[in-house]
Amino acid sequence: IHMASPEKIDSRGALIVLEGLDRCGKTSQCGRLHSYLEESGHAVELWRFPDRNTGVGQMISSYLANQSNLDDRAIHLLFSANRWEKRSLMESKLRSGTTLIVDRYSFSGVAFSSAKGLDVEWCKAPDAGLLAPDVVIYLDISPEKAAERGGYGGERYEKLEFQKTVAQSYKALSDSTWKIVDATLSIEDVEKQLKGIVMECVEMCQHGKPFSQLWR
Ligand code: DGP
Ligand code: NA
Ligand code: NA
Repeated sequence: IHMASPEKIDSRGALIVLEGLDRCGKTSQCGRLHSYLEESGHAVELWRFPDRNTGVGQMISSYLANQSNLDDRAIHLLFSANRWEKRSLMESKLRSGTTLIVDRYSFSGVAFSSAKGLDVEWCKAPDAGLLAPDVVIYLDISPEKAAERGGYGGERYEKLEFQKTVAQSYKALSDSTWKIVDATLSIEDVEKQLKGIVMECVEMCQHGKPFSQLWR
């Protein structure tokens, strides 16, 4: 008897992006997700953008620390270059089955730069062709609540008035595929919701969900 061979499935890791205002709790939730996936036996890495370890990343870091000034478009392109320089490693990790939990991505790029008044389409253009996330999770908190949490560092964008504009930019950028999670819930309740979203996404990618690219 000739059995039909099953369709070959290209199992891969998931590209999971967390976005939100400064002080929304993103970074600690990324850490929790990473530990959770690792403890449950998944291949997983925690990434963040900007990646301040590269040469470009060091220029960004100095800009954010107000140690250098750059034209708004110039710094926008550096943030984008910082994502491009990690693109091929990102794809090979995903293809090899490693899930990536990514703290900020191109949506930060557009939200923060367009909050300065740059045109949204201009902001998107340099990131076209980067890998599209399998899920974007937005940790939703009002700028006022985030500011109340205290601990805005002294970095360039960490000011209430600017964060209000960033919040509006994110709102304009978000679409129905984003998972919006109420970031004012307890850390544990936020974590529970994130785990549900992430496990569903990881499973789809294990079953061969195809890659796609920004901004299609
Ligand atoms: P973080 O290391 O996550 O605190 O990010 C540093 C700051 O830079 C934060 O205020 C968000 C902002 N940011 C992140 N990505 C981009 C980007 O691509 N473009 C711009 N203009 N700002 C960004
Ligand atoms: Na920050
Ligand atoms: Na929208």
